[in-house]
Amino acid sequence: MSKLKSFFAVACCSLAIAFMILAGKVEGHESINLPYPLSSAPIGVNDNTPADFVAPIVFQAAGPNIASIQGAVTEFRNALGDLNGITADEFPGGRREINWDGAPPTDVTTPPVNPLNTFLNNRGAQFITPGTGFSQGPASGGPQGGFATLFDNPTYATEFRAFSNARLFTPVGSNITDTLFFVAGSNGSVEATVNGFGAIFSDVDQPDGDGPGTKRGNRGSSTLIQFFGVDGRVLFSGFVPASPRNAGFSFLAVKFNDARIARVRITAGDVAPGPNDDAINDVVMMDDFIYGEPHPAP
Ligand SMILES: [Ca+2]
Ligand SMILES: [Ca+2]
Ligand SMILES: [Ca+2]
Repeated sequence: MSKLKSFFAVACCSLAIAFMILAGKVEGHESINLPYPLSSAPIGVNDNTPADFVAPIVFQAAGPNIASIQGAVTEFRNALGDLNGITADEFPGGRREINWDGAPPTDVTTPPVNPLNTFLNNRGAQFITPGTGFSQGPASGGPQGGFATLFDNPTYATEFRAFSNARLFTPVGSNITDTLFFVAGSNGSVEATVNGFGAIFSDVDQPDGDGPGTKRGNRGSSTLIQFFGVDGRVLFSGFVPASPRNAGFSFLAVKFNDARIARVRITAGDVAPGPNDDAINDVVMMDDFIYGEPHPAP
């Protein structure tokens, strides 16, 4: 091989490696494609746990019907305190809830919007997704046909069920939901933290007990909640327990002693809604969000 040829061979090879590295980086950081500045995106970095760290209480349950998770949901509600409804003012304690079932009539499928600010002022929560937006709707039915029509997949009519009738909640074009907290009544002007957060899920199938054969390690959990502090570091993260087959329910929540959760990232399922729910794709929808009263961030 001539010197020129070998130079080109080395140059091409280096270029190819550089592209591979670049492509790998882009793929590995899919979640940075957010509609808000990178600097405010959650940072998944942890130092060693400080000695004074008080672990949160974890509430979780999964099973084929509403009764399977009702006990854990009630326990979490009681741990947070009274329901503060839709009052656009800060309460000293208690909790807020969003069941996605308010006006307009609960069989309507709302068109995707991003960010979703419907609950920003009267419940202190804002929702952002790297997808096209969020929609609230029934699994099927109503004037727009529900999520079965929204995602052009008739199997969704029986694959998902609402915990609180009739609507579910989902990002469109993504499986990621970021929740940011603000003091109620501040219309998003006062950033806040909460002491606890939990969400109810419909049809978390993975892991399903089929393997892999080794007991330890990644069992292919599909659905994850990550809790972040004001500095963007992960405070806690947990996989949502599964209830394989159709239209099961799952619940995962944590409560800290103090209001230290600044934002929450939910990865619902291992794929954005659209494809069939099967052995490869675990599609997951969300229902009720329950969280502590938002207080001004420290
Ligand atoms: Ca609901
Ligand atoms: Ca399923
Ligand atoms: Ca599923």
